[in-house]
Amino acid sequence: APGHREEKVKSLEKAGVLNRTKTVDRGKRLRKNWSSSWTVLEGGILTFFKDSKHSSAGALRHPATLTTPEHTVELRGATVTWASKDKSSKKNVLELKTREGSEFLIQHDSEQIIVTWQKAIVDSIGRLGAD
Ligand code: I3S
Repeated sequence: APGHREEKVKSLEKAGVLNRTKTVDRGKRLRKNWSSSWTVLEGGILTFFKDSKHSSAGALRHPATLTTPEHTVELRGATVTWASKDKSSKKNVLELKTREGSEFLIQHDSEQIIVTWQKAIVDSIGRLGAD
């Protein structure tokens, strides 16, 4: 039904290619390993796919056809801030901290693109609430 289709389109908040690395896994510090990743923000979940090979306009319309996610991040109770200089020498780096105590750095060379992601993630967290 058209109504159902509209709901699906709305739930996909953002998708694109970002550089990312996980730095902490539930409190345990990890060695940084940056990689480029097809990234999808949908329904309060941020999903990083293994690589960006499968990114395409078609994939945007068919998220289920993408490869297995490498990380699925539940945004409820998460925080996103601009990373301090000691976290990375890269520019335009966001730090995402999850409620379970994991941390990710997210980066794009384009300030405009990263700002758009920052707003989308903040909005998504805001819609979910803290509890
Ligand atoms: O915080 P660090 O250790 O300076 O992070 C760098 C390392 O992860 C490095 O890998 P090796 O540990 O294999 O040298 C990466 O290549 C760098 O990109 C990391 O630093 P930046 O500042 O780019 O996040």
